[in-house]
Amino acid sequence: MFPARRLTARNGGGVPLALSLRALLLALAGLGGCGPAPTLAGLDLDSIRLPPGFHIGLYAAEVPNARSLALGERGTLFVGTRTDGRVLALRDGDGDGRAEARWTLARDLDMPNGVAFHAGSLYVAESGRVLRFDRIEDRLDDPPPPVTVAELPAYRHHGWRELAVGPDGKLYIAMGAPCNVCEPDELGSIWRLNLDGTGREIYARGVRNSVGLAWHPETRELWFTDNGRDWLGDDSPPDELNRASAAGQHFGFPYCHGGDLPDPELGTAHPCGEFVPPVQRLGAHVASLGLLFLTGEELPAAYRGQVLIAEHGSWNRSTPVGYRISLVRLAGNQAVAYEPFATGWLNRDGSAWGRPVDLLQLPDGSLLVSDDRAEAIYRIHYRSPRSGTRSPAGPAVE
Ligand SMILES: [Ca+2]
Ligand SMILES: [Ca+2]
Repeated sequence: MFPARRLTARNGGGVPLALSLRALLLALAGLGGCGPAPTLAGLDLDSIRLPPGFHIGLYAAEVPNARSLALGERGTLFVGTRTDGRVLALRDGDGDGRAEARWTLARDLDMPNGVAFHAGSLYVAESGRVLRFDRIEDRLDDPPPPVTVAELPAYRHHGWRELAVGPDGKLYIAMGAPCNVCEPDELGSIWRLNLDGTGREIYARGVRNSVGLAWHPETRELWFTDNGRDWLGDDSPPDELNRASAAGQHFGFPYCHGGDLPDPELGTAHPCGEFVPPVQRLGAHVASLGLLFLTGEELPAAYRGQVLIAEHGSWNRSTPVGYRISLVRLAGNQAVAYEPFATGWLNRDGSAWGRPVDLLQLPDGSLLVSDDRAEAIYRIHYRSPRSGTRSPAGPAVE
């Protein structure tokens, strides 16, 4: 039912034998190590703008419909998809920042957007169930049939799932509202389940469609993005970055948007004061998806503890916005700035060649970004402009 197919055969030395022409061109373009990022038509990494010291490269190309990312304890990157129906595994075994091996772990699933790794197992959220693949990193070549952990209501509208395992060792699943705006009963919420699927509870209510869950590295509170409703104009309502300080809070949907905007149809039922406002109002229609708290000594202090958000990009705004990675700077639990971090996927004519979806930080401090339009996974790393590796024997950098 879930046949595995290994896409890249390898010989004993770990050299890929079966690369597509495009992947081969990308590999050749990357030879030499210190040259510019590989550039092919449609993957113009030179056009991506980043803060000083940050660099972007291609971790993997031809990753169809790449959506959510999760990292195994041995360095395997798991990739969920939405329209493609496959779950992939990638590995950069030689540590050069590019994945040279890949596996298809499952196919023909129903929007397997959510992936999470915990205690050796890969959890995958389809629209209608949560699956678990045990000891997966031992069995990439021959993945086990999955165990069904939980059944979920399956539906199309906002029916792809964000999935994560929290610091409490429980599964968190974002259950999008099956509508643009409606009173969605038990949906429009974030559910929490035990790892075996028992003990289901609604952890957070009033969440229209979250596709990004993360826990603050110090407070261990859940933070999440939420996509605002459509058809209230180009600049309204905002998307949201939210913080759940406890179980059982209500974040406003469908009655109140952005913390202070009553819904024109449903807002009279419950005033905004009843709900938890967002930490940061994000751009209207930017489609805020994956979020990531930056940690680690490899990054400059100005970035540690701050939040990156993948903005997938607008589909119903007269002038497109988003198609970037934004940075929310925090002072404690307060947002003090909302600014661009990585831009360049949006062309001047309003078309976009890429759409960032999810973010993940590797143990070496570098960042992975999935893109379901360019069908790629990027790696962003930081190298101090003063480290000397870019200008040996050059003039002092002031
Ligand atoms: Ca590699
Ligand atoms: Ca809200």
